Amino acid sequence: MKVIIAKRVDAGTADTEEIAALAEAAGHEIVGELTQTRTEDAALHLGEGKVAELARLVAETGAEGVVFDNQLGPYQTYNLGRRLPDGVVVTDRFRLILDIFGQRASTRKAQLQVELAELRYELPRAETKASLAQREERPGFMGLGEYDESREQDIEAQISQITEELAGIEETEEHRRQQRRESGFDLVALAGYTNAGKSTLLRRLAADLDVDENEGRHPDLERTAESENRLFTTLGTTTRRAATERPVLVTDTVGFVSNLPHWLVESFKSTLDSVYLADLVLLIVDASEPVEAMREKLVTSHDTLYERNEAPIVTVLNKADRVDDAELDEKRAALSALAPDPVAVSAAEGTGLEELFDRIEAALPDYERERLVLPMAEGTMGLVSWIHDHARVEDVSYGESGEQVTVAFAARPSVVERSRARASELPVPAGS
Ligand SMILES: Nc1nc2c(ncn2[C@@H]2O[C@H](COP(=O)(O)OP(=O)(O)OP(=O)(O)O)[C@@H](O)[C@H]2O)c(=O)[nH]1
Ligand SMILES: [Mg+2]
Repeated sequence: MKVIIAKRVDAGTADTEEIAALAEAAGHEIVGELTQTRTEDAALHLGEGKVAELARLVAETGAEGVVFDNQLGPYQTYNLGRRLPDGVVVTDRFRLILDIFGQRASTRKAQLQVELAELRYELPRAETKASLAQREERPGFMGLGEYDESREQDIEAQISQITEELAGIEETEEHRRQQRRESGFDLVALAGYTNAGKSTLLRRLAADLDVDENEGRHPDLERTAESENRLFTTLGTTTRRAATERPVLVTDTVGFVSNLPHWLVESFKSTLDSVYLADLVLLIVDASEPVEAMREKLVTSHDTLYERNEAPIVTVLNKADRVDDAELDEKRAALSALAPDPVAVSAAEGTGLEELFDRIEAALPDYERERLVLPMAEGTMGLVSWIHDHARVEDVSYGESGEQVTVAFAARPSVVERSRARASELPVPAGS
């Protein structure tokens, strides 16, 4: 769709870079732009004269829609629509983000989340219509559409149904996380503003593992974690095993974006569970951007993480290939309060990864050390290879008579516990 970008700010100059990128991500073609610095007009959002200018611009360019980088109330949307040429669609920032998510939603969970957000968007609008119709005793007052008494209850019923189905999906995911922890994996999540390079980094961190081998065990392991220079490429989560010595699973997640209303965040909250429930969060920042943009995006990311995250955070300055060392040092210094001791990498070129791997291992919860003496029996070698898969093995030695094997290793406490339990289940060989 051909669209005009519009944005109002209370003070200063309106920056339309991000809303333009969002509009493109939704598949729109931008044919014009209009900004205004003034306080919000209750009826039209923009000033009267500015709306007339907008209408002219729409007519001139043949735009089919106007995308606002602001939140529009139902009346404002309606009033604006009346002043613009017929059939022109008025969209606000949130509706636009919802459209993008709707286009990208490929899993049942993502589809339900989008549906939920849409219903939550619609609910106050239905309420407005209901109260207006009551007050005026005029259905369809102000052309807001036919007032349907049951619409509100309908929406509420659908909201609770979807919420319930989502809860079931979340339970399954939680169970899977639990299983992964029990089998010795540390869970690392990639978080950060949209387009920072999370998916590109995931592919770098991933061991060259044969995904097929893990199918069934890890149904969300995918061959690709798509990267594109476009906002919100990733909506779901993708998990890969990292090329670390310790068994680590890294999960790529949906990007953050600033200035989202609570109903939208609410609907997608569980998408971030893999971030909130990780052992470590890598917060990815695009270091090629101006330092002020980096600061703003860091603040947004921290706000999003703040409430529920308890895991340590390692900040990763990505796209280091696009800045020279001096500039990188300046940015590090300027952001030191928000991002203490960040790691600089280039996910695209694969630089800085050694340091990142070291930092990941250092930031993960401490390993417990154990030394098990196992009788040689059926199942012993199976257990030894299980320990190899789930722990860092320090030494394996076989007794001279070949009747026992000693394994020294370090692992997550849950793995140590599990291996002790399995050792105690080994049959004691006859004659001893
Ligand atoms: N120059 C350079 N470009 C990079 C680097 N890492 C990622 N990119 C590019 O940045 C763009 C976004 O990368 P993605 O990996 O899709 O970013 P993302 O954080 O997963 O984005 P969303 O899924 O949309 O939130 C792509 O065009 C990448 O090729 C890097 O280290 N250097
Ligand atoms: Mg991505």
